[in-house]
Parts: sequence; structure tokens; C-alpha cells
Amino acid sequence: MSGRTRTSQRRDFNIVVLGAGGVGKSCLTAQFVQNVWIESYDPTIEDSYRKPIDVDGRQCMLEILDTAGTEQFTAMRELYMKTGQGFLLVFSITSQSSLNELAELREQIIRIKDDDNVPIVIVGNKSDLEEGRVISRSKAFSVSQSWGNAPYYETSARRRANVDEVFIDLCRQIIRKDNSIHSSREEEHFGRREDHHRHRHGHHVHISRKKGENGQRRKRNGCTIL
Ligand SMILES: Nc1nc2c(ncn2[C@@H]2O[C@H](COP(=O)(O)OP(=O)(O)OP(=O)(O)O)[C@@H](O)[C@H]2O)c(=O)[nH]1
Ligand SMILES: [Mg+2]
Repeated sequence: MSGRTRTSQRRDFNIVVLGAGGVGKSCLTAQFVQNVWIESYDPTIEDSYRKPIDVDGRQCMLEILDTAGTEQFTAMRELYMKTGQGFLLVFSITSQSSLNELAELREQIIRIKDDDNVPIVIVGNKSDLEEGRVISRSKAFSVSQSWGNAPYYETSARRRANVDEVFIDLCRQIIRKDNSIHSSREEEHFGRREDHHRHRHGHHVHISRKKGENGQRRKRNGCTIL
């Protein structure tokens, strides 16, 4: 594949929206994907959406999985935690228990991915319901800080406030993470190939993209060299 083709490709981002039942995961997703507000409550089993967006000039295709908050639908959790590259952890600012539930979800993500640096955004939804607020901004912020400095946003799906921002922040984190993985791998490959081929290529050492020891991870993360 040529460098030109690679940079012009629209890359996929697997994003998973998680949180307790009724916090507004589906409403946030519907506002982001379709620009619609849903007043009624219809508990989700599992829905997925695709949405193309532009993040800092890069073409991205978001694969968004809107999950079930209610316990009876959580059997698929492990699978989507494995395949997800970034996670929106949503609670409602009007519900203490919904924030408490995120702690366990976050731990499960870290355990399943065996990585404590997974792209995560903490989302306090229903910010339009100020009169019903039980979790202060500062409390939520300090929780997010204690969770690996995850960014914290307050959103209102009803008012479409900060909706695009949370998805874009997550994409940026995924891009940053991929870039740092690639640059460290390229250093590794570069060094190794340089040792082998310095005599053949002089100063121009090509980095091979052949499937090797890192091929599986590269594929799972849908990484593209940007
Ligand atoms: N006022 C207000 N209500 C909201 C907001 N977001 C969602 N709601 C309401 O909260 C209820 C639940 O929203 P959903 O998006 O279906 O919640 P969910 O997290 O997807 O719930 P599950 O699918 O059961 O996990 C609905 O009646 C929404 O209209 C918001 O930002 N502000
Ligand atoms: Mg839902």
C-alpha cells in the first residue's frame, strides 16, 4: 500500500458508550449521529451506528456501539470491551449511583484490555437538570482525575451541549495513542532493519508493514499510519 493511499484512507474508530440505565447514552448517541432529541425512554439492548467525521483534518469513520445499561443485557460486555478502542463512560449528574457504577466499568475495561491507558472520556449528562444535580462539577472532576486524568465533560443531550466534543476528544485520544504506539514500534523496527540493511539502503531505510509480531494488535486497533 502506498503512503499516499494510506493517508487518504478513512480510518475506523470503535467507540463504545457505557453507563447505567437511563443516564442518556442513547440520547447522546442519537444527537451526535442524527441530530435528534428523543424524549421517550426505551431501554437499549444494543445498537450500533456509523458516522463519518473530520477530526483535525483527518477523515474518520466512527463505529459507535450504544450499549445496555440495565444488568440483564450485559452479557456482551467482555466482547465489546475487547474490541472497543475508546470508551465514553456516561453518568447522570442527577444520580449518585450512576457515577458509582462507572468505577466498576472502568476497572473491567482496564482488566480486559490489560492496559491502564485506554482512551476514556467521563461524561456527566443531563446538565440541563441543574435543579436535580446531586454530583457537583468539582466532585466529578476529581473522580475523573483519580481515573488516570481522564477528561471530564458535562453534556446535555436535550440541549445538544458538548455532544460533539466528547466524541471528538475520544477520537483525539485514540489517534494520540496509535501514534505513540507506532512511533515506538517504528523506532524498534527502524533500529532492527537498520542493523540488517544499512549496507543495502544507505540512509533510506524503509519500514516494512508486513504482518509480524505486532501484526495482530495493529489489526485489532484498526491502526493506520498517518
Ligand atoms: N433532561 C434530560 N433528559 C435526558 C437527557 N438525556 C437523556 N434524557 C432522558 O433520559 C431518559 C433515558 O435516556 P436514554 O438515552 O434512553 O438512556 P440510556 O442511557 O440509553 O438507557 P439504557 O438504554 O437503558 O441503558 C430518556 O427519557 C431521555 O429523554 C438530558 O441530557 N437531559
Ligand atoms: Mg439506551
